[in-house]
Amino acid sequence: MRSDTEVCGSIDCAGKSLDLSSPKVMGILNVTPDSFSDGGVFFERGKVSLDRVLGQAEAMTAAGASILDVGGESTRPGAAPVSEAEELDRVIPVIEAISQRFDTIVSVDSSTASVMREAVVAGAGLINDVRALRRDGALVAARDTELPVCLMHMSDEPTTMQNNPQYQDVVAEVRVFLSDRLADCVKAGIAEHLILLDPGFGFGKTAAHNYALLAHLEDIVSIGRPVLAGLSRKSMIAAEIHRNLDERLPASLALATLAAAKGARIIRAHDVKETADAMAMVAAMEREL
Ligand code: 7PM
Repeated sequence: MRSDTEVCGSIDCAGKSLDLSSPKVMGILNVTPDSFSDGGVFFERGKVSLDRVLGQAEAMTAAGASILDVGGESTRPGAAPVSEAEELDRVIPVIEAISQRFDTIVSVDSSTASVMREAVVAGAGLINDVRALRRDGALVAARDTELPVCLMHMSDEPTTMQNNPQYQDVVAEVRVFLSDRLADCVKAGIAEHLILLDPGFGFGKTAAHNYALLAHLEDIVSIGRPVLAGLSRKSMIAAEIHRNLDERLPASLALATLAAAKGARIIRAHDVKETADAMAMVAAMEREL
């Protein structure tokens, strides 16, 4: 490597190594009956079908996912809140089944302390929390698991976050939020090398806010922790080109490629194979930096 641009090393995810020297794909596995783009596909007569989930996990692993993100709470704007018991019921058996059968790292997409605690026992290797460990007990629970944690920026709660989001300077405010949360987590006993950061595209932001965050993603990368970006099929695409959810793949790949070129190391995506191909192009370019 010719330049001295910062590169990320590897992170230990409960015994599985996640190499972030090139951008990696996190496949989305929503086990919710009402998710925004793949709602209910794993449900059969009101219950999660493990067979269907395992089929998708296998397909995503074969397609090049390094991580499978299992979530039981729909965070789409206006989604109904889920009870703790329901969330445990949806995600724990899925995490257990996937981690028994595949080497892929499983992340638990949750803000709930008990879900984090049970997820690590079930085999999860990463915690992905859209509330950045701000719920009661979550910080301590995450610390106790000793798993890597992704802290995401979200102003407000999913139910109300899209009601007139306002910032003086969205990039600066998201940067301050994430560096403050990073400091709080380190103070609470989470090792700094276990923390990942995410600007939270689509969470309490207008399309212009989202594009500003993408344009200045370097300002989030420069905090010094690996950055995760979730852009797949999001409404910032529709704001420009008015495509339905099932027509947003080319734009999603463009956004994923831009984010990775600006230093994001994990791309959260629905379409794993296509996104992995795009990330291979970024990796090939980065080899010559
Ligand atoms: C509206 C906003 C609808 C967001 C659906 C979503 C992220 C995440 C989700 C993300 C991390 C979706 C989402 N998005 N976790 N969970 N980063 N870390 O597209 O951007 O599935 S939910």
